[in-house]
Amino acid sequence: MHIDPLEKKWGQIILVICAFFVGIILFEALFHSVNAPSNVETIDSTKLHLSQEFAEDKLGVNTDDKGNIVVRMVAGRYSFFPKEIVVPAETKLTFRWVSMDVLHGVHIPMTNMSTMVVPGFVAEVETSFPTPGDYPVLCNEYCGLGHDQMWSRIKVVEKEQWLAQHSASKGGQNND
Ligand SMILES: [Cu+2]
Repeated sequence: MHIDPLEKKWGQIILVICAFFVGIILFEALFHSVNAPSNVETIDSTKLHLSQEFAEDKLGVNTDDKGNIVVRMVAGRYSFFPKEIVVPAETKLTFRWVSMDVLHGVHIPMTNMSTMVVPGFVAEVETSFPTPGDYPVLCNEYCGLGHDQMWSRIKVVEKEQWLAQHSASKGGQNND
């Protein structure tokens, strides 16, 4: 079979380009935790206010008995609730998102947080914030006329500062 040298050269260039992109995907997945959320867990979105886990006073930042920090958030037209939370920097955080109405998306720039929030399902994403500061939380799935107003804020503080505040305010369920 004859392959023209020019054709062969371009074939090789294409293979290199494909390998380059696959390499980027692998690198991001392995070292920056950028991958498709795979948690499949159902919930009745019409009864969130009644459910144990996502009742209003359980939302926000919570520490479980093993010391893991779990952040529970509800997306609804047109905001993320609670509107503002405080979390520590450089710490593994488990975010659990639910929708109370329609399909939403969560995007936090400069982190691996990007997931759909599908009504009826819990979206769970592990993340950490590298540096203290204010991070916007944006909806990236069109959810209605107010979609472009749909955002909230996460305040990230130094780990020591957060731990000091956290132990000072202990006693309540919700330590955001
Ligand atoms: Cu939206």
